[in-house]
Amino acid sequence: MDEKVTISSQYDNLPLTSSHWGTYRVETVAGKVTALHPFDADSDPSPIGSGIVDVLDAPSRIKMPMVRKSWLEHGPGAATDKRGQDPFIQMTWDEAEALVANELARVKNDFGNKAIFGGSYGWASAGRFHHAQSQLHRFLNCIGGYTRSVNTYSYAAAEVILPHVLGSFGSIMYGQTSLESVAASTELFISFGGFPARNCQIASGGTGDHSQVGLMEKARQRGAEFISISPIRSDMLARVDAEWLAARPGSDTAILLALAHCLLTEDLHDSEFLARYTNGFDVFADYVTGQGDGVPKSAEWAAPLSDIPADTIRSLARRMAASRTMLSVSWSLTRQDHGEQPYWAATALAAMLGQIGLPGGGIGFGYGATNSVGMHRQMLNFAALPQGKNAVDDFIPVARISEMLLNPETDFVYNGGRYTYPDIRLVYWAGGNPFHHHQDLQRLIEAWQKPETVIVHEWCWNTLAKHADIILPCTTHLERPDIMLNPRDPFIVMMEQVMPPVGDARNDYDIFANIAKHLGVEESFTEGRDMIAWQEWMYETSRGMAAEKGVTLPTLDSLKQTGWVKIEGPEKPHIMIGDFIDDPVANPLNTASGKIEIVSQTIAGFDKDMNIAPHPVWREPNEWLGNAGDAFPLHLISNQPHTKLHSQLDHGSHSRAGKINQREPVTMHPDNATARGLHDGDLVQVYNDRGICLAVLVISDDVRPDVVQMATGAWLDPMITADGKLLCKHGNPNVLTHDLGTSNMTQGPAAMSCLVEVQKYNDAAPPMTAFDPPDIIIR
Ligand SMILES: Nc1nc2c(c(=O)[nH]1)N[C@H]1C(S)=C(S)[C@@H](COP(=O)(O)OP(=O)(O)OC[C@H]3O[C@@H](n4cnc5c(=O)[nH]c(N)nc54)[C@H](O)[C@@H]3O)O[C@H]1N2
Ligand SMILES: Nc1nc2c(c(=O)[nH]1)N[C@H]1C(S)=C(S)[C@@H](COP(=O)(O)OP(=O)(O)OC[C@H]3O[C@@H](n4cnc5c(=O)[nH]c(N)nc54)[C@H](O)[C@@H]3O)O[C@H]1N2
Ligand SMILES: [Mo]
Repeated sequence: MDEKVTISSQYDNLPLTSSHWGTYRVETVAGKVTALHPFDADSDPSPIGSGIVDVLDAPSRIKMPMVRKSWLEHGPGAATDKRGQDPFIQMTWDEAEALVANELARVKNDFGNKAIFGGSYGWASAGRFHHAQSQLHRFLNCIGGYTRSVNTYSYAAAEVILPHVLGSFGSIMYGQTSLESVAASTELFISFGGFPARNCQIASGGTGDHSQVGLMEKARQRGAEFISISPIRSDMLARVDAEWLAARPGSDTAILLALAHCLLTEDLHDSEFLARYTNGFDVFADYVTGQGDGVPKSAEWAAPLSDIPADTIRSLARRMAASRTMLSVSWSLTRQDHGEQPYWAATALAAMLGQIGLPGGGIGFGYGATNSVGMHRQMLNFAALPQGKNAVDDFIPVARISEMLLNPETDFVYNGGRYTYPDIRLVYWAGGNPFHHHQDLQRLIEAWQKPETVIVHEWCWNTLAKHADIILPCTTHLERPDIMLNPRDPFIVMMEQVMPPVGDARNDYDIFANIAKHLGVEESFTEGRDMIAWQEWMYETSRGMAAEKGVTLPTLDSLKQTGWVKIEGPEKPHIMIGDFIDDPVANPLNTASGKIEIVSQTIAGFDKDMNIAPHPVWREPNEWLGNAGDAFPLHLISNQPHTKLHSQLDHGSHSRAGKINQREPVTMHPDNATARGLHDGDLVQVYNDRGICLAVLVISDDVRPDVVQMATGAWLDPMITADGKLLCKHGNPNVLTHDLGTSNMTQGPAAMSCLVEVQKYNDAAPPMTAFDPPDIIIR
């Protein structure tokens, strides 16, 4: 990480815990957690973990079940516009469980299981067993199913397009060329979106050693050269001395097509590779040269779209062809309008270079996005809590939640199919925070008033908890035993319970087991196991799965003794789709042609409502600097926060230390600040037609002109202005982002495509209240 944490061996005997931001040794005094110390095997620990210590038992902690007053007094559907404002009434577990069970039974009976939305997207906590979504989905399946969501907020557009282009998404995303291979062999690492060291702190499901930054430094020391095409300089890890090309956000596809154009017109492309491994190149080549539409996608064409000079694009193409090149495309490229296009275009470009399958060459999707991407490890699968079967077929693309709630029974299209939004009466969320993750929060707040009941499991009074009807307080990872068993990480860690649950908090599993009892499905939910029995089952089953692949895991007893184990990686670094490259006939890709699809006949056959071309094309984003008017002339990048994971621990000490006067910083280029008469430290409002966000100005040439940057994660602190607009007093950029899908085909979130204006906030500054608990009535 950029901030180095010192490791001391004096803590090696303390109990272990794991989180998405790393493994730690936990110090307790008289049953209270006093410190989280870096894990002995972590070469570059993250300071994020310590942020939990001061909030475990703070006023922001939810300690008892709670029910919204209007809901309790007047029943489901009462005064739903008061969600987020009503006080809460404290309940006993018996009362709350009965309310939840009765309400689930009512909705199921009156409207069917499809009226229950259990998508519950979110990152929850590390630990294989206490994964909130797995618990919720298993539970809902036991009572007859639920409407689910598909894809992620991380890279939904990639999840839809890559299976058409490269085959099975899992084997691509979780089987990328190892960074060891990059460290050993890459000569030119060219990245769209950088390699943000801050993001490598995180790994979904937990992590042991933060090794990614070190491998990039190793590549640099060997002489590899780095180029970062990104609106923000610090997106590329500073220590690799990258050349920075400050492109316009949203212009990546244009640059990629122009690089392809140069390779093609200068005959630098690998025709043999294209013939052997790809499908449809000629049609794409016609598009690139302009045979089809009369517009050559030349460097001159891309220069005004991207603000990258034509000569720079051309010389880049030549360097790529002359070097062992790794083309890295950040996940952020998919979270924008037409977010499927950059991934498809980059795959076509990498195929033209003909280095896919070679050590240190080819393409990487999201290096630096998390500590697991390109991790050197055995390709294993582990057992998870069995989910049972969902008897409901209905689903939504994950980011279409407001759309679904606002427009029940209307049609939508997605990935070649036509579907209908169900009429949702009950929303059940555990382990995610839509008031953090969703775009256009004013629209979400409106949509959130539609369902009759919202049930949430949370441990802290964040904005989601405040907008629920029934809140069931859950434990944190420090209050329960678990096993960090993440197939994407070489470490396995026994996570110890280091303190009793705070207040009356319960594990998600126990909460569901009790509600299941009320509904008569306890046996099918628990199968007679308690949490420890399940963890043993998971570990033993996983041990068997590893053994089948020739990898020996220690017995559970021996793991308990040592606390953790590292499974050594394979001898040779993994190469993405290496099998296919070795023998494309014996090991075809799981695509329609078995090859890399530069043209997809499947997509060509899609209904025209899908509005998608059969090969990568340039499509102008809905919102970008290329069509910005005078009203909103700045492009807002709302990227990942370096002091936390999304909204988790925003209220903790580490995240709070990164704020300025309690509010989030917004970074602006000096030229834009001067033009607006703004100064460092000014309280400003960032705004557009959708909303307003307060923030404190930081002036820096780390961002390119006309781009402003605010990290995600600040808990929404809502206020409605005199003209009815949502203002966040704290700094949640999702009051500004739009709620359109990436495209009709992929329907992903497109938060990165967002135009705003910034001006000084001249009214009296409203106090920041995001971390205050709501009013609670104790009967
Ligand atoms: N503008 C903008 N918006 C974005 C993004 C962006 O780049 N820009 N990025 C998007 C991306 S990539 C993602 S992945 C999403 C992330 O969005 P989320 O995953 O929804 O965000 P988190 O804050 O991690 O939410 C996890 C929630 O689970 C709770 N939790 C933790 N442990 C437990 C547990 O054991 N049990 C229960 N019941 N709850 C628990 C936490 O308190 C927290 O409220 O945000 C998306 N939103
Ligand atoms: N510390 C920390 N780490 C995290 C997370 C976190 O919350 N905190 N979240 C995790 C999650 S869930 C995910 S999905 C990953 C996300 O991983 P990424 O998507 O890689 O993360 P971001 O920080 O959103 O984006 C990286 C950079 O892309 C650049 N960018 C944005 N738009 C464009 C564009 O149009 N073109 C180009 N070339 N660059 C652009 C931005 O300048 C931005 O800083 O991060 C993970 N890592
Ligand atoms: Mo994500």
